[in-house]
Amino acid sequence: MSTPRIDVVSIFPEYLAPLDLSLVGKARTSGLVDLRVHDLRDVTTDRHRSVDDAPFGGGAGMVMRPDVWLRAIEATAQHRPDPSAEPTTDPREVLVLVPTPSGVPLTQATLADLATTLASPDVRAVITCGRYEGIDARLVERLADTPGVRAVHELSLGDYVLNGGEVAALAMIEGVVRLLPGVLGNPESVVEESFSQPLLEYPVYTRPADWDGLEVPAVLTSGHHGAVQRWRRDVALTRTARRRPALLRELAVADLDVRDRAVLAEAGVVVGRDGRLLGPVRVRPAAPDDAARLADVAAITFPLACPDSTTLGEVRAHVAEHLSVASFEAHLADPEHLVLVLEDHDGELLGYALVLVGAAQGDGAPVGVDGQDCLAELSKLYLLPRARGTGLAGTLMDAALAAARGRGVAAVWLGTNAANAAAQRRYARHGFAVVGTRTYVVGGAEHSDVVMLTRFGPTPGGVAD
Ligand code: JD8
Repeated sequence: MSTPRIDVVSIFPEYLAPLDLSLVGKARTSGLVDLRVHDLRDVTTDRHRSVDDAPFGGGAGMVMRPDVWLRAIEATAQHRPDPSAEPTTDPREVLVLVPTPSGVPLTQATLADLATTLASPDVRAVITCGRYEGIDARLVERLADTPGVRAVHELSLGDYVLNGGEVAALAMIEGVVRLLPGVLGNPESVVEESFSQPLLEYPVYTRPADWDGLEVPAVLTSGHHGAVQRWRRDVALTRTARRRPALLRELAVADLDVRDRAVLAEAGVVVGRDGRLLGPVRVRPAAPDDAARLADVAAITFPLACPDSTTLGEVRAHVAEHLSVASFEAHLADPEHLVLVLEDHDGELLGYALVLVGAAQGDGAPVGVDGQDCLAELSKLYLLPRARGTGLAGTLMDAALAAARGRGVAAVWLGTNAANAAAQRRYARHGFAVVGTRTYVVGGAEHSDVVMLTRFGPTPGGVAD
């Protein structure tokens, strides 16, 4: 059974000295991994031992030569840790790992795949640590059709620029070696680690239980194993929602129990109608460059809210006239038009609301309600289908009403299709009551709306607006 083997080539081999330490160092001395570090200059043939040259196309810095690198990679096959030993050739195919800022992001899944591959008897890895401006791109091209090369992976440690590939090599090697058979005392611990499931680590504590007035969370000294497990999961869920919401997308919603969903909801994360997690969401005033995305959301959501009797032509006419990019640019340019957007953690628009203040209100404003100028119209409130049924409409409504209230209006009214009882029930839950009717025209076709109104109570400090 061959030992998993990783060769690292660099012009700064001493940079890899930390691999003699700690867990990796022990794995090496106990023969659980065969790690070899090589100096790229050892395969140079000129007296300057040069490994780089000026970049074609100009620009700063130097580029590493492909020919020297290919020689170095191929030389690893004949490498003898003990030069006095018989010349041998390692028959295994080579997986070439090229750290580069333009590589595929390195993840726990990448490391797990590498560990599985290297634990198999027929593949070994070579990591090429570049420096300067990088390695001539033809090396990767040539390696792709070089016999004995299983694959070439260009990998990045992260979206920041380092001066060379050595740091990435250290991370790859530590990350892979700890997953190799026999290296970790308790392989179980790997299972519950971060990124083996898409949640961040829970916080850890040790003695003293009270450190300078800072106490360890009581549940951790309760001896109640189940409560400890629950607490750790709650904190991991909340931390992940706050710090790395994108990770939640990998969570299997089916695996979330009621408590999980409650903890996530607390952090603004809900299960969308498409079964995928949404959020943390936020509601913010729309910005001028939101016009196009608002028009996209409007073109999707308005037709879905129209009565079945509405023809496609009428809908198209209405969208073209009232929900175009230009329409939203006009709304966004008018200080009497409050446009709010509901967006997901990654900035994707999930919905929007439009509140018309003062004279901007449309037809059908209820008359005789404390006079026109302290009214506002909730003209539009729409959510994309996958955000509906999640409670986010309420989040957007609350924000829209708060925005109107912030403009000193005493009451907000809206018009909604008389036949849409579900919508009227939803508005009623936000304090709206039917006060009248109006005719609403969509693409020339008249529709009957009910007009609903909600009145703000006296603001704290006692005076009505
Ligand atoms: C390999 C040369 C330096 C990079 C000009 C600065 C990985 N996440 C990462 N950030 N940076 C690297 C990395 C940087 C490297 C080399 C990896 C070889 N450099 C270059 C391009 C701009 N200098 C990396 N993995």
